[in-house]
Amino acid sequence: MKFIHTSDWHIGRSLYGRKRYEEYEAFLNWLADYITREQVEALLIAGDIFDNTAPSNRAQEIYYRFLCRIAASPCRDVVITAGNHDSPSFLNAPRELLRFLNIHVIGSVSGRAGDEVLVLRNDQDEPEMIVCAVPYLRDRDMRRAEAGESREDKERKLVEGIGEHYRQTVEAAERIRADLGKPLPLVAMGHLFTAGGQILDGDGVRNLYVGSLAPVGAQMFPATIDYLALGHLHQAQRVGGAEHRRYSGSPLAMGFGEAGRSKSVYLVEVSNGQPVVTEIPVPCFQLLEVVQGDWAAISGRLEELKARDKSIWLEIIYDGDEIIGDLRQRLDEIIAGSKLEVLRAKNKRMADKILSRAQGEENLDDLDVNEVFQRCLEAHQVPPAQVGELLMTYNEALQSLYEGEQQAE
Ligand SMILES: [Mn+2]
Repeated sequence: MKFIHTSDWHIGRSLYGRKRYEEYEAFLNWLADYITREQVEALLIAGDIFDNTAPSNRAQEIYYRFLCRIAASPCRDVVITAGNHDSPSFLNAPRELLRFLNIHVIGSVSGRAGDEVLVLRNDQDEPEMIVCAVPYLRDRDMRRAEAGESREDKERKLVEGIGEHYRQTVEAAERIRADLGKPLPLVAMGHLFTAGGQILDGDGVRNLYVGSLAPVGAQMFPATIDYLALGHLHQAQRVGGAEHRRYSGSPLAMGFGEAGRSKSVYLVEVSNGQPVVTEIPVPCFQLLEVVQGDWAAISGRLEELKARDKSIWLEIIYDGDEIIGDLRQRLDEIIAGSKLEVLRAKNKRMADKILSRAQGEENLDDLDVNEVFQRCLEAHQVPPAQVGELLMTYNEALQSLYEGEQQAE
């Protein structure tokens, strides 16, 4: 049995206002070609299918067109679980229809552990693999909050709830496996942050929970899981060094922090023994580069890149001593008529000089939501002692905004 483990597609994502639909189409075409050529039998997507809870029509079209192609390929089953960026109800809406194509969607937990357990069957309709398709477990799915609880109590309860959910789901899977009377491989999925996980600055991983919640310890996953297919972290990695517990990482670079890094999906072959994992590199469909330095370094590098005659998206960070007030204009002159595009130009020197006031070259597009709040705290000269509490409250507000849509239903 051969399957692909991938996650964190974030279809619909843009980079500093630049839409990336062509990249998504290219990636999904590549993936469908690969699956067809290598006769891959199942595809597991461990969350963050879309970048936001209300994907654009174009993002949806890309998703459904891909699913149609896969339904007509040798791949028998697709398992899709929701991540923290997805709307569970949006993913779930077409699930009855998609089930006819052997596309299994688990957008949210139902409360019955067995509901997330899928038995995948081969062409002879014999059971071949069991999948515990656990979606991102939201705070309110897990926790029975009580009045007067400390933050530490809440966090501890959440982590315990997640562990308990995995234990019950895997137990349900083991019962099904025992009933079937075959030593079927057991695969579990998840979308969470495990202890020791690696993130990079600028790789777009959004905090899962408010506060300083200790990530979930890897030891809470039941040992009977033959392969653990995780999503959420955007760098491909093993969990605690284990060969059969992995994050596939995002297939596209999510931000300039990942410029030049190789991206991949995993091909996993399971039989009765240990799963064999092969990292399959995803071609780079859009070059990204960060160019940092003084003006001589930046202009020199841009001339080199221009000569390559390739489409390259750039982040420019000017940190020279000389004060340059017209950085954008100078950059535009150099790249005029080339295939280079400057998506972001940061004038560090200028920003330092004028203490990050709005008169700088900095504008809202250059900042993420946390940076905007930081600027706000600085502008109001909030005493350091109050910063921690304000950040926490701000994060709570953000979290309920991200997940608020579900509450409204
Ligand atoms: Mn993600």
